[in-house]
Amino acid sequence: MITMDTTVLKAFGFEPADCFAIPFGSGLINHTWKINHAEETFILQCINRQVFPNPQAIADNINLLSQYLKANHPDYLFVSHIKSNKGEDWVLDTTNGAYYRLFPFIKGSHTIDVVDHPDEAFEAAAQFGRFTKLLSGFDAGRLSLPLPDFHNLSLRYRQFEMALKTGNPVRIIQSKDLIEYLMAQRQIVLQYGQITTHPQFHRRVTHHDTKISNVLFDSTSKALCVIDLDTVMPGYFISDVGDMMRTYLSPVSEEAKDFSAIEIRPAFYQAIKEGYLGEMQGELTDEELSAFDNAGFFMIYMQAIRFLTDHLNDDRYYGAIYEGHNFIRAGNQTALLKALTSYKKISGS
Ligand code: GN1
Ligand code: MG
Repeated sequence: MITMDTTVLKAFGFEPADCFAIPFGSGLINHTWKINHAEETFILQCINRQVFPNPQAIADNINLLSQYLKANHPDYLFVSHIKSNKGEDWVLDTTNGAYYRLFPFIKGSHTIDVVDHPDEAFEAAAQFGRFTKLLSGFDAGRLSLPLPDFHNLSLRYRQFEMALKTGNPVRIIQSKDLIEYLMAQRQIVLQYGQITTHPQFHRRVTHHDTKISNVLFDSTSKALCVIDLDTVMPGYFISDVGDMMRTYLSPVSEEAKDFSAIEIRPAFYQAIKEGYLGEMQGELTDEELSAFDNAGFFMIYMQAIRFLTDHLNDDRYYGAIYEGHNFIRAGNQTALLKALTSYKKISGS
């Protein structure tokens, strides 16, 4: 279990005895707490060092974007980290080598894990579209790469192939059907390569983790802003649109074990499209617009192979709450891929 040393709280100016901390959120990578201190509320996060070895790269990006947005779009709600007493972007706990950073808690906000209404999908998609649009004047090449090749599907496929060679042999045998199915779909990797190397496909400031829990909503279900900026890097819009399709189209999340509940909800598809393009239509090239409806395939396929790769590698990246957790997640994403394929055949979209 991840704990926090009182020196971390002190470094951020808190009196540990006056702090009330509770675990918070549903992220898979970092550990998050909500901290109540003297009538004020904060979010404290322990950054996963295995995944993010360079926390300064993330902080530099947030600082750069924050400066740009303050100067050019002062009304935009951008949640930057709060510096420590010494003015550091994050605090190192010398007892365990872990990095911590602090954010303000946005009053009256909440997150959701599953999209229940098309309006929520619209709101979230508009927020992610707006984020990239407002940063269109910012040179994305100035950003650091906290995770180089994060959404490089060819690399993800190579990692999957490597796990088939070096992974847990028992799990490889047990996963035979899923492995074969996903290998048979590898044309998706080629399509992704062709699309993203087209000269009309531009690298923009991309969030790269647009799942619904990364949007803050107010009590009237209006989206306030996007959060979880660790993976903000130059990238392609299909990453953001695709991950929204991956996480907003189905009534159940990637955690669902009953795959029969997985389906594509047309109204939610429409809502993502209207929300995102309402902001981004004028920014995207014709070539990019023509790829919009394929975005979901790339991201769902990528997540299916990432979960399966991790299962074969004994869950070393995502961890597992129960035996076979990442195998179930991979199966869930594969069922979603199949559902999207059938939907596309029927709807022609
Ligand atoms: C991870 O930590 P979290 O939940 O924000 C992952 C995403 C996956 C997601 C799947 C850095 O995001 O890429 O889509 O899990 N982030 C990283 O739920 O690997
Ligand atoms: Mg994330």
